[in-house]
Amino acid sequence: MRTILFALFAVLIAALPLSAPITAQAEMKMWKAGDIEVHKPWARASATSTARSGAAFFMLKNGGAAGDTLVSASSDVSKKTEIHLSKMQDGKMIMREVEGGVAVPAGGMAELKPGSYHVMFMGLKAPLKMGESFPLTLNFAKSGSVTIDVTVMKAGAMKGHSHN
Ligand SMILES: [Cu+2]
Repeated sequence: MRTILFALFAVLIAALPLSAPITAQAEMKMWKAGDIEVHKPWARASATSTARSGAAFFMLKNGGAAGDTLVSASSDVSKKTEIHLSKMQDGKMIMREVEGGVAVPAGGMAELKPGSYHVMFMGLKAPLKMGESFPLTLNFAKSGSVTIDVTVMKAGAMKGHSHN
């Protein structure tokens, strides 16, 4: 009986998809610049092949005793890379470039997410395709710079914010 169970177990192990550990690893990906951690960066896939702009989002955690600021970002996917803030005004979602960057309080965090802060790609050189990824460099006032890998997710992954 024990031998049969062991054989069954061995078959099950062999049948496990090889991609499982890789997926788990991708989800745990994290980047660091000084005391700042960057979690879960993603960008919205372009809805059309002629899209001229796109946006990226991620979570910043500050494990340090001093506040820091995300002052700028740079990337090769577009002519210009800016930090924007979206907000509702007169029933419409508008966005503008952020003066002074995004503050990341000591021991706290800042979330770049749809409908709020985001990294904006102006003048996309090519559409952002689902499943692809691209490097994005983030520059902090105190913690220096870090280049992260942004994963492109499906176009419908966000609502209430349009770039065109
Ligand atoms: Cu924007």
